[in-house]
Amino acid sequence: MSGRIDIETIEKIRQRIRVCDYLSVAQLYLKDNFLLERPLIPDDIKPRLLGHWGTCHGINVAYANFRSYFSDDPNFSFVLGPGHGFPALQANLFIDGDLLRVDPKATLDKNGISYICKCFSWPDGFPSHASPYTPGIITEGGELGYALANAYGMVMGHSEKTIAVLIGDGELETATAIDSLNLRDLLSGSNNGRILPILHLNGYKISAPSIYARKSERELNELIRGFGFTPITVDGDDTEKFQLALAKDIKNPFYIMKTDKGYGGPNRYHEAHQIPLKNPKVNEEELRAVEDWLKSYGAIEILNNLKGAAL
Ligand SMILES: Cc1ncc(C[n+]2csc(CCOP(=O)(O)OP(=O)(O)O)c2C)c(N)n1
Repeated sequence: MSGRIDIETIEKIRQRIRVCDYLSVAQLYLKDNFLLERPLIPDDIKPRLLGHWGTCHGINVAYANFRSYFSDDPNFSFVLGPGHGFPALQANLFIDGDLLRVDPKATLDKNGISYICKCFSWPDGFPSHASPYTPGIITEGGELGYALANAYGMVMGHSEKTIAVLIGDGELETATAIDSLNLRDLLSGSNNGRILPILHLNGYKISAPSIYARKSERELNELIRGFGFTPITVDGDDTEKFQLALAKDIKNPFYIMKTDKGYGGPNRYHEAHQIPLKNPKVNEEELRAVEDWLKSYGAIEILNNLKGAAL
């Protein structure tokens, strides 16, 4: 079950995050030239930009860290609340080969990369949110709030299972999500598996400040303790400390993962929720900014060398 905390592992996690961030941005913007084999031109950009960037980096960070730490545990699962961050979920399902198992076009090569990017938010392609077509999805991805309740249901009677559940800080404002924290009292018996909630504290709910991000650290920690969990705050972008936090032997941990909404993109916080640069098809400056943004991940060489094998 326990992960390794060595330089190679940390570097692999960081690399995976960069690749998934790249694929998230490429899905949102590109209809051609997915690996930037030539400078971007307006015709490479989708005519209608429809999707959510702001939450994607945090999803990629949580997915990579937990997946790595629990890589030896066949009974580990990751449940995602904010289904609007579908480009990130799709990127992870793609590079792990999970999508290929249900969709023969999602091959781990240039063709597969082109397929998932072009078809995201595209007529007759993939929807902008997680959907029943997505492997492992059990509720439609556009409605926030059910992730914890679903996960508690999944571990009932399955003591072998461990499930990490990513909940948005805006999502935790839904009655369903906050009340689901009470399920710990009902389902913490030895017959049932383990739930590891992760609050994605990126500060914003759409473009307004989230309530939980505006509470003091002490107030938030006390709230979490009141539900019977032990709060552990982690900086999403400090991979080493993240892995060390996962290795701590803590009863009923509740991870508070901090990231800046839209981290890595051209703007952050309230401006980053959906599409940060809205007119790259007609605005040359924005087109170059999308290109620089994509290049900043240093992911193209890694993606060019996928050659059929998952990362
Ligand atoms: C039940 C429900 N209420 C409202 C919405 C509309 N909505 C879509 S995204 C979003 C913000 C979610 O904030 P958060 O969970 O913090 O995600 P992030 O900021 O990381 O995108 C809201 C309110 C929804 N999808 N479902």
